[in-house]
This record gives sequence, structure tokens and C-alpha cells, in this order.
Amino acid sequence: MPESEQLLALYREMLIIRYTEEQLARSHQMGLIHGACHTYVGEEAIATGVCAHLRPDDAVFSTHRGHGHALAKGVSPREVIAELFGRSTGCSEGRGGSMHLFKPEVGMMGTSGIVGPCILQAAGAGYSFKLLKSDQIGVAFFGDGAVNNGAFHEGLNLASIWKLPTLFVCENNMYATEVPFAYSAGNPHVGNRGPAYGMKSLTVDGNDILAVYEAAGEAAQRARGGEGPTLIECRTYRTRAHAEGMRDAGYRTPEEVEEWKARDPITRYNGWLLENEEAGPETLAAIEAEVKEMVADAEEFARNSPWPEADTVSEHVFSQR
Ligand SMILES: Cc1ncc(C[n+]2csc(CCOP(=O)(O)OP(=O)(O)O)c2C)c(N)n1
Repeated sequence: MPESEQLLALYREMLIIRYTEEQLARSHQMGLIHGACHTYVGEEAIATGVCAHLRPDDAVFSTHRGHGHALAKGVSPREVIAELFGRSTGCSEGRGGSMHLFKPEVGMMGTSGIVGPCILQAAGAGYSFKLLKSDQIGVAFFGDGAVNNGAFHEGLNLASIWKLPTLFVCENNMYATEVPFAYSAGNPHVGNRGPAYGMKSLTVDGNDILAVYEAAGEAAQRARGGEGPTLIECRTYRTRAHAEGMRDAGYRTPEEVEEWKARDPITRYNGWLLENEEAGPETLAAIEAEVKEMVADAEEFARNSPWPEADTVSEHVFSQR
């Protein structure tokens, strides 16, 4: 069980992700976001619980639904929102948008519009760390839509035979765009695929921050201790449409969405903190107010930030090193 201070830090981090995503959804409706915007609403416990065990020199490789990963890994709401607004103050200087959130200084090695390769990149990072004999770890976040991609097989097998310090975190939200995982997978479980690769595997309730925290802590410790990779399946649900502006009907029922909203990870954790007397309502309300203000400030900062200068267009195209 985390210490009291850490319990509240987890709550705060989930709120940073939630409020940033809700702000981004509003900004998208206002036409401020250029390019796609896939929000992480409903899945906040996963990035929060995993990244709580990571250091800035650990490497995270993410997906198209990656704002939460970037925020939990230490990219600020200002840098994330400004990046989606295409402004020069964004973490990728406004050149990438939602699917190119990079900040190597804190180990955020990129979100990506391509489903699957983050699994191989995280295995590659694990291989580098092993060669360097460091205790850093590589982490891949990916959806259920990635696990029947060849990258999953190749990445997990390689990590297993070379005992790479890598965490493979599957965010199984039951759908890949509008395709139910139960339809596209002969084996509709992810967690039980680990043993097929000779790999430790865990399946957790991805809407339970403490369950994710515990599983990720165990996996991170194994990786740092040279015991190899772990596959973690986190069962969860996205409660907004696949991407902002997309229709959200025909492939799932409103009742199913409501059922999952009732299992909201933040509301649930709020109740747990109160019930277990880890915090009083005033403390939690103060955290909420502080985070709301932080996100409002980030939006204003982003909106007032300059666009990249046109004559810098060819910068950052080739590495100077
Ligand atoms: C290699 C590749 N194939 C297909 C797509 C189109 N695509 C974009 S998002 C998506 C669904 C991904 O589902 P999942 O991995 O479960 O993540 P989720 O959106 O549910 O978080 C697909 C198929 C893509 N971006 N890349």
C-alpha cells in the first residue's frame, strides 16, 4: 500500500489527466485543435498507477491515446495543450500534435498514430538498458487493438528470450475503434498470453488505481532486478467516443457506457480515500480546485502562445549529432 502522501499524489495525477482531457474535448469543439484528439477519459488509473513507479530516465512508448501517458510521465498540461493547439510552446514545439508528444528529458519517448510499434520500441529500450547494465526500464502502453499485430508477438518473444527490463501494459478497453475485442480475437484475453511467451503475466482491474499500482510496482521491481519483462492486462473502458468529433453509436449500447461510467476510476478512488479516512472531503476538494486552476491556466497559456515561425520549418528535420 502506498504511503498517505503517495495516495493523494495518485488522486491528483488522475485529476490532472481527466481535467486536461475534458478541456481538450471542449477545445476540439471550438476548433482549436489541429488533427485528431483521442481522449483517455475513464482510463486514467492505468497511466497514473504505472508511471508512479517510473523515473525520468525510464522510457515510455505510447499510442494514439497518449495524453494521459505524457502527463503521468511528467509532461505538463501547458506543454500538452499547447502541442495540440500547434503552438511553439508545446512539448514538440507545435509540430506534432496529439500523436507526437515527445519529451525525452522526462522519458516520454512519444505518442504515435501507428498501432503496435511502441511494443517493439519498448523492447528496444529494454535491450539498450540491458547492454548499458543500468537499472532503467522500458514501458509500452498499447490497446487491445495492438495485440493481434505482429509487433506484439515479436516484441514479447524477444523480451522474453533476452529477459529485457520491459513492461508491456495493455489497456484493454474492449474495442478497437468500433470493433469489439471479443470479435477480433480468437483468445479474447490478453493476460493469459504471457505464459505462451514464457513471461510473467498479470491481469488487473484497470479502473482500480491501487490494483494497477500494485501490479506495476511488482513488474517494475522484477524488471530493475534483472528478472525480465512482465505483461500486464488492465481491463478498462473509454467513456468518450473513439476520437473527438466521431459518432459514438451503433457498436456499443448507451447502457453499457453508463454501466462503465458508474465504475469511473476517479469517483471510485475518491470514495475509497474517504471511506478509509486517508483524506477528508475538504482535502480532496482542495486538490480538485488546484488542478482545475492548473488546467485553466494551461489552456490560457496555450491559446496565447505563438505559432512556430515559418522560417523554422526545416529545423529538427535531421539530427545534428
Ligand atoms: C498499424 C495501424 N493499423 C490501423 C490503424 C487505424 N487505427 C487507429 S486507432 C485504431 C484502433 C486501436 O484500438 P486499440 O489499440 O484497442 O486502442 P484504443 O483506441 O481502444 O485505445 C486503429 C485500428 C493504425 N492507426 N495503425
